[in-house]
Amino acid sequence: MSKSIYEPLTESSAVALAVRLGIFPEGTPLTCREIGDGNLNLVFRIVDQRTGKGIVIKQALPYAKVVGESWPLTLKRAIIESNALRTFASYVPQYVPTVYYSDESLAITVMEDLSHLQIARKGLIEGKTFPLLSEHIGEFIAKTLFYTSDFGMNQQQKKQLVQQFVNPELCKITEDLVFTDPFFDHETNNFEPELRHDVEALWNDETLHLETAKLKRKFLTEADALIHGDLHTGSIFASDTETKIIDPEFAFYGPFGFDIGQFFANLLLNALSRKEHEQAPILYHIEKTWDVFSTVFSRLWEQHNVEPYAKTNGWLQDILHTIFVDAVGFAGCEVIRRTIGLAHVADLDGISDKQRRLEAKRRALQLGRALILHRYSLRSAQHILATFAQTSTV
Ligand code: SR1
Ligand code: MG
Repeated sequence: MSKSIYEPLTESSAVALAVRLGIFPEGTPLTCREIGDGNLNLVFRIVDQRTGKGIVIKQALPYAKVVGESWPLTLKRAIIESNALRTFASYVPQYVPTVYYSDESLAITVMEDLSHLQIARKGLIEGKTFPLLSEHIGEFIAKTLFYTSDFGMNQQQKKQLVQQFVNPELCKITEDLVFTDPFFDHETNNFEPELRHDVEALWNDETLHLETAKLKRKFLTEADALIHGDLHTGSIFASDTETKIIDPEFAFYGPFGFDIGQFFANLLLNALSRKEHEQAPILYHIEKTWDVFSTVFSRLWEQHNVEPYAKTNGWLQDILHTIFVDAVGFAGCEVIRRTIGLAHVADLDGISDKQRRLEAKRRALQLGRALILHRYSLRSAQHILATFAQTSTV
């Protein structure tokens, strides 16, 4: 078959493609809607009118949708995403959408329709709590990290995977937007003029720069495991009983603590947007995520470790401690970035009362800074909550 030529899909060409691929028989009455609300891609939901059953076609655009055509972006991210979903599915199929088909030239992934679930960020903003969210995310992260690392798989095959998931352009976005731009006076930053004083304090904080530089270096250099790379609450579909992780286009071999840190950060941002008496279920999720992650990771370590040093006294504890400290630091960077950098979160921006919004953002900056600077002295998830409590009371 000849190689397909890339062209952005429209609602009608997406339907034609689904039929051409044999996903629906010709003549099926189909409806299609572009439902993408993320920063980068087109997402088409195509539904068979008779059965109500649907599929999703996700297509990468050759630029960052959130900025426009002036920001070109590799289409290779689509095949990274398909491959990451397939790799994750081999360990935790219950937590990712099934991929039916992918085409690197068209930059598309055809996958399971998850519209019976809700994007977790949206639900959390509406006040939902998704009681199993942290249990599921903790297990997802523990299993994917362990089984793709030098502890859980053949160490030569791991090097092949490291190569397969080299993702320089998407990593550069994170290196810039999460680890660099918000800490300097950079044009990508975006914040209310009333926050300038607080923001300039970050830009002039040499100690903060030093600690952020160390975290950035970890992101640049540590190839521990295949990470999702963008595990915020907008990359998660949820209900009271189910959780599905989507959008791993930023996937690459990165540091163990990064996904946990991003998830923590986005929970903290949601907690900051809530009234104090509504924060408890979100803070519970932070403790539970770490609890499940460390329990599952430790069990896999004891039972399936391929590394001869695995039984050495103290090795697992040392690794878990490093993951925790790094996750706290990464969370701090993400909290700051989502507050004053590019690609904000609706949790904070959606606070309609201006004074409340500014107050929540000031607290976010304070919290982000504290997490980065004090990460070595935080020994448990409860210490994160204590830091949150300190920065969220005036
Ligand atoms: C230009 S892309 C902006 C952000 O959207 C993605 O979801 C990532 O979080 C990225 O940093
Ligand atoms: Mg995304």
